[in-house]
Amino acid sequence: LDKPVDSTEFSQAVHQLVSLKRAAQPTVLVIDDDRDFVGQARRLFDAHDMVLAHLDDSTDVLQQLERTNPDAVVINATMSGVSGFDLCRMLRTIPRWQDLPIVFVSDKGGLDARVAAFRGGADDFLLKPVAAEELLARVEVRIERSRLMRQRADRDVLTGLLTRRAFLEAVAARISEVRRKGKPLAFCLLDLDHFKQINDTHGHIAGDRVLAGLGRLLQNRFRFEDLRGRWGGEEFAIAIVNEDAATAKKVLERIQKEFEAVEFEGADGQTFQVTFSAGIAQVPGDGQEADQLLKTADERLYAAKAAGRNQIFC
Ligand code: GH3
Ligand code: MG
Ligand code: MG
Ligand code: MG
Repeated sequence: LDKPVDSTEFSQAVHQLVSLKRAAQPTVLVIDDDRDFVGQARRLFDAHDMVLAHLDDSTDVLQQLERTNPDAVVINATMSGVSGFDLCRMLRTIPRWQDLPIVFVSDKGGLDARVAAFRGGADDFLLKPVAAEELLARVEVRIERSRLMRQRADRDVLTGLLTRRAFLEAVAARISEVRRKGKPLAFCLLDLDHFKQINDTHGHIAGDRVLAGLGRLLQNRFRFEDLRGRWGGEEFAIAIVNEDAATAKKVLERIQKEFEAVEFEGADGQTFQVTFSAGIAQVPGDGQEADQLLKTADERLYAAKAAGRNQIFC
């Protein structure tokens, strides 16, 4: 989207950068009724540019997890009410929290307690009093490693775009954000034309190069905050924030021309070109949730195919 940048857009961009920076600050949820420990942890994380969220016990823990979306949790094994062990075991049954780093802190460090913690899904176990540098080191390395694992798991290997799962997770947040701000969002589905025939004629390896080529193009032609994913085999999804369907159509038309002009080389040494079709749905108007937008975009994609392919419908 290469429009000139005016001053309001510029200040919005700066604002976005600031909130991105804030979003990059790790949040640690501490579940402990030990005020001294919580105070110590708060000073420690504050001093290292991390955000501390706190609960006295496990009541409302699921709501608090949703709200704070922490990068790690520190749980007291021996707090009153539901035991830290049971809480940890419960969290590990929920897919969203299965790879969340969980560090136990405890007054009692007997073998039974440590085994119960690790069996319950804990990643680490520290005996109180906890040395501040050690708590920081253990929490930070686990956050860093889980971020790296996340990044790898969220990317499709061939195209470098988001996986379908990662795209769906992120698009829900983008949709609620634009709705809150009263801005539009364009949800696009792309599908390569006659791709089966491309593979049959020029070979699968050449087909893979086409997919990777379109992936690279989509990677480079949008704003950072726009989502680009590989939806399935030769299908791609794009969520363009703050733009309506008509603008998205113009953007995709430019990409369509650019992509269509690329000459790929087949296994037989022959060169060939590829086109795609697309359907676009928008917020507001076509739905409030990702699945409604998807359904509408898919219907329009189908219509674009039926109308002869290499077309974009919105
Ligand atoms: P249409 O224009 O109607 O979309 O026709 P099409 O041939 O593109 O659609 P169809 O659904 O019949 O075929 C999709 C093809 O995409 C079949 C499949 O082999 C190919 N494909 C899916 N994933 C990959 C992949 O990762 N690599 C390669 N090379 N081909 C893939
Ligand atoms: Mg298809
Ligand atoms: Mg196709
Ligand atoms: Mg098909």
